[in-house]
Amino acid sequence: MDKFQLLYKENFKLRFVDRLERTYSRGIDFTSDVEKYIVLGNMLREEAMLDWKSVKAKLKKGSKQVYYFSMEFLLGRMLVNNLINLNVYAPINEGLKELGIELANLVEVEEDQGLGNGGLGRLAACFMDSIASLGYAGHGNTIRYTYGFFNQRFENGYQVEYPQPWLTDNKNVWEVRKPNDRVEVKFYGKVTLDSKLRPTLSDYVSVDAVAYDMPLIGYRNGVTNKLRMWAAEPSMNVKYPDFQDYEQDVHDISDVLYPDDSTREGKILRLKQQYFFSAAGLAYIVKNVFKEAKTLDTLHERVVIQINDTHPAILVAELMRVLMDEYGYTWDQSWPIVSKTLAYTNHTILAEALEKWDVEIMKELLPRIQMIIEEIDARFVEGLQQQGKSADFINKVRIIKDGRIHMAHLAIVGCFSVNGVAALHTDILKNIALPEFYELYPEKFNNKTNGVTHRRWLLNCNPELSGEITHQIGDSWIHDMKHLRRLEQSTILPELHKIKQVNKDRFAEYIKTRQGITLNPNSIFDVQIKRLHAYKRQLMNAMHIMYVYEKLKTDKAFYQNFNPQTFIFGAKAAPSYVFAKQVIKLINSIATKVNNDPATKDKLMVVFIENYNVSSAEIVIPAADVSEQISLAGKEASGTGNMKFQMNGALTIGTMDGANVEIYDAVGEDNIFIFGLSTNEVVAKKPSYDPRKIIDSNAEIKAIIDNINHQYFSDAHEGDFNMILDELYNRDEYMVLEDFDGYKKAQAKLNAAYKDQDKWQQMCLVNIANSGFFSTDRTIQNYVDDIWKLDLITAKEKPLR
Ligand code: 26Q
Repeated sequence: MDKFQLLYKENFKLRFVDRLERTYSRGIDFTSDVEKYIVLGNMLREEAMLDWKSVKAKLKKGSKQVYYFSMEFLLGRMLVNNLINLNVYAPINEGLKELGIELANLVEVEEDQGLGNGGLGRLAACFMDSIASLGYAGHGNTIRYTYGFFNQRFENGYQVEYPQPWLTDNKNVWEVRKPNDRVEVKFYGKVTLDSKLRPTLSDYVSVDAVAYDMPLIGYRNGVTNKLRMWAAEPSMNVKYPDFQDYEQDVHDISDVLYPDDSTREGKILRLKQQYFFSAAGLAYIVKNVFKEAKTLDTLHERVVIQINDTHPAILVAELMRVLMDEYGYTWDQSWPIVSKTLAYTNHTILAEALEKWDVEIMKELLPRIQMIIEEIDARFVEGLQQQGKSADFINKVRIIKDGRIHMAHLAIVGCFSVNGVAALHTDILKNIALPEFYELYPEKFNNKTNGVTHRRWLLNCNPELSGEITHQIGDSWIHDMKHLRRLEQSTILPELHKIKQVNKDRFAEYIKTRQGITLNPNSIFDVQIKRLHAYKRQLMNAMHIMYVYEKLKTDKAFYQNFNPQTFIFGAKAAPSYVFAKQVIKLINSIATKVNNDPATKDKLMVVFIENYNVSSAEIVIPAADVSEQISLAGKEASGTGNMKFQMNGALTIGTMDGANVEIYDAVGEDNIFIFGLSTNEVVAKKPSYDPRKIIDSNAEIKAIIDNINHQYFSDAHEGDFNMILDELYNRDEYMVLEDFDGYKKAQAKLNAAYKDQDKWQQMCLVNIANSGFFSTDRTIQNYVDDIWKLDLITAKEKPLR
């Protein structure tokens, strides 16, 4: 610590004790960890908000800002991150120690901010860190869900969902309620023309969106941006026949992420959520720009709105509505403003995830928006006809088709930029998924390969490795990840094994306390953590474990040669996704069987991390030897877990899918275990693919499938795996059986390779040293240069603290 930090520490202790005692009218020894956490958090938030004020002051008049609209923001815990980014970790850690307080205990108080399910939400969180850390003005916009994505428990191996009430006991110390930042959002009603022939909505039901802001703190540069979260509250001026029903309906809007949408009510609620946070966020932006610029003609010079997947794509119509109905612009004046302000990121080509809304629902809930979408569609189609496009072509691209609104089409037509999230994914968008749109708008399509913030996913979560890296090459890599390349010329290699061991021991300890399972920390830690989805093929991993288990029991030579391996899973299945839940049950049943078999226990263990979330990811990723990235080629848009593993020195076993392709390019074929069909092979083989042919001709696969049977497991019941079996026999949509042999061989190769630890660690080193490309600092700079065109708020500076 330098002398400023020593001063800060002394001053902090005084302020902390004083505030704690005044807040709770008790001596410090009589306050709980929760109370200490709350006071510390409040102090840090206030400090960060001062930075926010100074950022606002530094923003040149009219400088451009980006707003990132996303249904999910999966931030995880913020305490350590904020301490480090504010550059006060050391003095506060020491200061607390001198007061007899362990920072680690306060860290545990914080609930994970789980407003997301997976990669899409975590990407949004990583982006916000890099935007602030690079010194750009950029803010998040989302819903302040009362409940995060559910808490997962395993009961007899089955997933059971419990609510995640992350806001109770005032524990979200990072947010500030802004009661005056309130937007009226209107639903239902009918559209009539007013005296000036302007469309107006009457008999609507309004809901108030109330803002809560959270600081997003840049890495030691004095920049703080904001995550704006909207909560739904009953409107002041509503007349509603049954007020209780109304109140309930309102609260439902910001109650929970991804409510069940299998019913019509559920679908309406989901659309309400999307419109709610889109309209509220936009109203606030537009109001501010108009206040400053006195016009919206130049909206796109001051703001750019990035639409994270189609969930906020309704913005295309909403911005048209605002410009025309509220600011008096004509259609022809509005359209260019809209299509210079909005940019769209696609995260999937899976048909079931491409959103389509029933016209009938849109008409009822958002009648004016429906009119505008119809007009956009009509003009788009007319333009295509004038260009002489065929009826078939037009039918493929039009926005409204068969009574449904294709939100991706609306987004592509209305935005100036359409980007994929990895090179392969963008190629697939252009050439396979959306070739007609690519033909129409080649200039809109661009690639922005995802990244992860290396500050959370290396610096903070792996202090042993990041400390050693800094020891070897200095700390400039924290600002520029490309500098990690210097590691290849350093003397870090002999340290890597020790560092990995410390992290594996820590994870083993974690699992021991939480789930009572004793792991062998000398075994290979082989990890697959991601949303549970058929295309990600957790099932293939499970089937391979079943194969290894039988082989260990029946083949002496195999047993002898097999390096002990622990297969670790973490995943939540969407509550209504029955197949995915069956896979969870299967893996848990395998774990029970395998972990309790004395004949194989020393060689093979299986653990499923319960309630997998950002915080458990931060513990398991540094501990991983092997990173499982085994989706069917063409299906994983990018993946970001793959990058986190790479920078923490795990080797990838994977298909040529998503960003795996770019990891392969970065590390070279000798430093990664690739198997399976390529995208082109999938496209060629899929039409005539028949899984039964494989089952009938491959006795080994047949034997595994026969064991996916409740009688094989002590704790399973009839029907537990019926969807899995039906899928494997009758469709095998994601070609698990086709790729199984390749996977098995790649697994055998890596198991053998682990024996040569010198070589293995050398491979890990190549992975770490070449992971710089996968920092979101690079991704964000690409967005800024090609799409957002932002100015730096401030020269990079380190404030004195
Ligand atoms: C759609 C319709 C109805 C209900 C829900 C949804 C829905 C919800 C969430 C569709 C998709 C999602 C989430 C998608 C997601 O997390 N995608 C991941 O995004 C990452 C960041 O770009 C990529 O790295 C992953 O490859 C991609 O799967």
